[in-house]
Amino acid sequence: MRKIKSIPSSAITPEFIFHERREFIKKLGLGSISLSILSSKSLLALSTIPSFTQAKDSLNQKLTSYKDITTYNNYYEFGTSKSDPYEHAENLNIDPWSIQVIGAVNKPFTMSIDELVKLAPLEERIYSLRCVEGWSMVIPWIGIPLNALLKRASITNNAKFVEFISLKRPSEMVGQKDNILDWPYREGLRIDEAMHPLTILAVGLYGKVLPKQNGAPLRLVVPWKYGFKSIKAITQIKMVEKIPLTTWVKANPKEYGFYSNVNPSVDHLRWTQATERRIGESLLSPRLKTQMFNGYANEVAHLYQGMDLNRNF
Ligand SMILES: Nc1nc2c(c(=O)[nH]1)N[C@H]1C(S)=C(S)[C@@H](COP(=O)(O)O)O[C@H]1N2
Ligand SMILES: [Mo]
Repeated sequence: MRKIKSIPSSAITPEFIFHERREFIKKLGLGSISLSILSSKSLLALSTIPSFTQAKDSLNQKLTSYKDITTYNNYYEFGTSKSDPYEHAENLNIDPWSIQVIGAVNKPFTMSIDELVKLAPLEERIYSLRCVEGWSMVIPWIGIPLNALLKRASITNNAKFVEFISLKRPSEMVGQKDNILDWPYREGLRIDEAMHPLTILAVGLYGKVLPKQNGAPLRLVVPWKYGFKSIKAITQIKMVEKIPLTTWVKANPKEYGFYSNVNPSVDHLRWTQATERRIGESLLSPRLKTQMFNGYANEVAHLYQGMDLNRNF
């Protein structure tokens, strides 16, 4: 049988064409070729993402500019002002990086980012990100559904929640020299929220590999919840039986709840959640009305049927 030796870089194609080619090769009886030949470089060594399917749904809202998305950030590990992450996140060493999936699973494992992005085709998702502080952006993420990773671990029946843990590395994360939060940053979801197809692990935005200030190499995005649920720089994903104690709940349980679903009718103790300021718009332009579940009610409201969302804020 003839062997395929090398494949030119022009072979780095969108995923669907790649699959067609694989079918084609099978038909010719040439056997399958490994993805590693097609993408010889690590994702973390690239600037643009070589292959992903483009978003089908545009949200019909103007995308926030790349500049605003990457210079106006919340990432307290690098400081509390919006410009701190852009100014200091470069110091974080993200290569190599590994993600552990552990806890109540039959098959715990550790994998690299390059292995992770092969679990499912990379997809673009245009989501609105609503921060609990009352501002929002529209961001074209690239990632895979979180459920692709969790299925691979084979969750046991004991698991009820997922805990996400970032990292503590004060020599590289200058904001961790202050104890404003309990490091490492932790977040959590109920299993059904974690398995929901809208919940993704992002590795990129605007077609590029995720900038460090946005949570490289890997961050969660849960579009119907306040932004702080979307934890950056994940190193551990742990299946657990009891509701995990998350960073902001620990810091201030009166003001921040575990669920933190975007909800215009449940105000923050110190400000309204009925409206939001869209970043990039003129300061004179009117605030937008915040939507229930950040506009994703059709997709996710069923997850909370019968729950008192005033109590479970
Ligand atoms: N590890 C970590 N993740 C984090 C935060 C943080 O301080 N540390 N801030 C959260 C908050 S409050 C928001 S609004 C979003 C902001 O994401 P962005 O900077 O990519 O817009 O990240 C969330 N993820
Ligand atoms: Mo936030």
